[in-house]
Amino acid sequence: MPDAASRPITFPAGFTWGTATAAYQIEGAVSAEGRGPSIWDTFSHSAGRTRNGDTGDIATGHYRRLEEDLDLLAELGAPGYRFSIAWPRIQPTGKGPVNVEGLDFYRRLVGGLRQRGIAPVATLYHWDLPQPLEDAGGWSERDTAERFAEYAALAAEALGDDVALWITLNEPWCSAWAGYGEGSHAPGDRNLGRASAATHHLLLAHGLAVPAIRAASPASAVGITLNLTPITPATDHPADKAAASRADGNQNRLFLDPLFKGAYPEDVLDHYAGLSPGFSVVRPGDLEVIGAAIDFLGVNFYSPQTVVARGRAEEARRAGFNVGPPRPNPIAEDLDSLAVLTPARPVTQMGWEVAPDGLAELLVRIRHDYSALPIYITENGAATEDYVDPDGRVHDPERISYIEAHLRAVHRAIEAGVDVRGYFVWSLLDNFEWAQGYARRFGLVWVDFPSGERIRKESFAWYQQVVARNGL
Ligand code: IFM
Repeated sequence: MPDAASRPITFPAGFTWGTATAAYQIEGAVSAEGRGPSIWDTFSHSAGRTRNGDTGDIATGHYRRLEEDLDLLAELGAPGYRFSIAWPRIQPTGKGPVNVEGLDFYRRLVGGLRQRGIAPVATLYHWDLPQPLEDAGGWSERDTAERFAEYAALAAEALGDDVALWITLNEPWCSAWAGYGEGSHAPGDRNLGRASAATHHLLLAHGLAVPAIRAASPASAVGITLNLTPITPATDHPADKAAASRADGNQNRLFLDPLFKGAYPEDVLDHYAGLSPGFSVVRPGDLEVIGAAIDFLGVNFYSPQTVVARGRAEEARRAGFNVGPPRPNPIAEDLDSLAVLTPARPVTQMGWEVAPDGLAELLVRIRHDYSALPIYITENGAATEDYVDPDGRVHDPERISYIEAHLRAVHRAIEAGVDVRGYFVWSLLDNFEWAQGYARRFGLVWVDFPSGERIRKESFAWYQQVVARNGL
């Protein structure tokens, strides 16, 4: 009898397998065919913002290698592919008429996927805000939400009927809190008042975009992708429990509650009360807009979190947790929470714990506390220490075992009654990992930077088999 970690499992018929990418991380060609600058161009070109000063100027060269990458996807055999549309290619300044040449790239992408029998899953915003909109205040200004809805309508009018799933935003937590609070992402501000206002305007942008997409393309399925994670206290101490609850409020409930319960969580509003502009930007009627009915929820999951109150690092060490050196972090300092590592757990190249049970737990919580909507795992994967062997091959057993363990967790959640409809590996290609530049590799396909040569990793062939068998 095979044990639980190796028994064969089959996913429901019609389960959508896929891989995921994002425009700025793979496309390159940042000035081609009328594309305007985005906040990530500005940020990555600012000294000290990214590892080694890496930028997305060339990235994987996907913009020029579109046909080759479409053929790679066909070879992989997965029935879905998630990509993002670069807003500054469609509207170079963030407003006004469509830049037809930029749009044509996505017409070719979507058409090329359809020709190969692959369902396109399009994300409208994966962090590349047109720079002129940031110059006018960015996501801490309400106007950006209105502009986003216009852009969403233009994209849906042009591509709507061929796109299987529309995702309005990818990980609005990162746009708001990494971008405006922590400063680790573009535009690089460290201002919790702006981060709070950005949270609201991102959610408002999503809520305004949902009907705009449906008006342009009535048969569209529309959803949003959140980066969610279980956050647990390292000990039973009340201070650690309170820290975990605050961190959960910021990371999970701040997004799930307005989307599915029609209100921001009171404890979180209380915590951020007094910030300027903060949540004072919320206007009557906004929560109804944000709660617009959607067709699915996208979930990105990599790792759970364990925390203690910041003054309890010593106690956490004594309880056996690994506590790194203190690093300045305005969000965690404000939340009085400190992330610690559970010693027995392996970590990926990102330093993120591998704990797949966290994914099953998260999915069951969403089903139980928030919604029975279909869920797609729109990202999951691992950065590992890959290298090209002298024989020219890339063996990546840690990535394979990471993905396998997480697929088993997804399957457990399905057995527990969660309606999971699909799973997208992050990522098809090694790519520009934001502030980490090219030093972190998540791909099923190795990319030689900057020549752009692609080498299928062992995980590529392994995932082909998973897709073909619809299981493990
Ligand atoms: O590369 C990112 C992606 O853009 C968003 N989700 C997390 C990935 C890994 O950090």
